[in-house]
Amino acid sequence: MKLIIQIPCYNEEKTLPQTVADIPRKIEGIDSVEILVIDDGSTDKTIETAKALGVDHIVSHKRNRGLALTFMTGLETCLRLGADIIVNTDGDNQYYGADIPKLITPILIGGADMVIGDRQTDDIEHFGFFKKKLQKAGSQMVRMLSNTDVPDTVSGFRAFSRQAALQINIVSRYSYTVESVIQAGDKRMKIASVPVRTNPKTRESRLIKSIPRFVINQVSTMVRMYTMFRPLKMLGKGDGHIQSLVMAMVLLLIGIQLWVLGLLGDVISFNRKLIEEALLRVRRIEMKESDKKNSD
Ligand SMILES: Nc1nc2c(ncn2[C@@H]2O[C@H](COP(=O)(O)OP(=O)(O)O)[C@@H](O)[C@H]2O)c(=O)[nH]1
Ligand SMILES: [Mg+2]
Repeated sequence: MKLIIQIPCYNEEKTLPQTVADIPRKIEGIDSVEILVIDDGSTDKTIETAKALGVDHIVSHKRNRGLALTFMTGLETCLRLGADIIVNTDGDNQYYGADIPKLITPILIGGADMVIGDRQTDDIEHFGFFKKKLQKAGSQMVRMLSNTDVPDTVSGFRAFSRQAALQINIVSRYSYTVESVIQAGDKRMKIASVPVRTNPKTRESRLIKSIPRFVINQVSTMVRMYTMFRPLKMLGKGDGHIQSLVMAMVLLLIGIQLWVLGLLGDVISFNRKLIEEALLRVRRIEMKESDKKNSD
């Protein structure tokens, strides 16, 4: 059983050493624990730091591509390296490395596909009142859209089974956190949550530059994901109390058009699923090929 811990890093030279130091290198039920640093076009000494720390694998983006793509590069690389389980943690050492064994337990013994570390944000002191309320409302919405009961939907401390990693395709550019929960819900994956500890804050969040920006980004992800996965539901049932016959006719016409649009959306959604299935199979073939190459 091979576990790879991936750390997406954009200019994390200061906090990466502590993040790596806190990762347990021996875990019960795991034969090898490896660390992968995904450098997202850092302009500081992130790569040199990672090399000096002796992490097992480093991949780099030529330029900054954002967290969502960095996360996907991480999953692909881990799969290619033959990971059975993948853990994602942040380079700012926000998450508590010693909780990794706890995080992977539902996969090891419970057959879970994805495990989300629940930071119990109510107890985090440096999260302001507004951020907590926002987090609550946002998480509630994601739970509804994804038909899951994940308490902390934007936590970046997560574990994935190999199968889950093969199935996840993040298409939004901002962040993977919300989209992966909605996808996992739609794909009927077995999702688990475990309470995890967090470290004291090392620096300001760079992802949440401003709260309004964050809300716009996350809400637009939710709306787009929902349309992608449940296009017909999105359009609603369209009942109302209209007296005027003219109004009724106009609405009927609009209704028919919306219905056709909905149908189109539905077909596109099926298409997406088919493409994903094809991608999954191509990936499987690729993996086998690279496995062969490795053993040559
Ligand atoms: N802000 C930001 N973070 C990135 C980017 N690419 C990768 N990351 C990594 O994403 C993780 C989370 O970023 P952080 O600023 O701590 O956001 P938080 O989730 O609000 O705590 C860190 O490990 C970053 O190094 C990027 O383009 N921008
Ligand atoms: Mg952080």
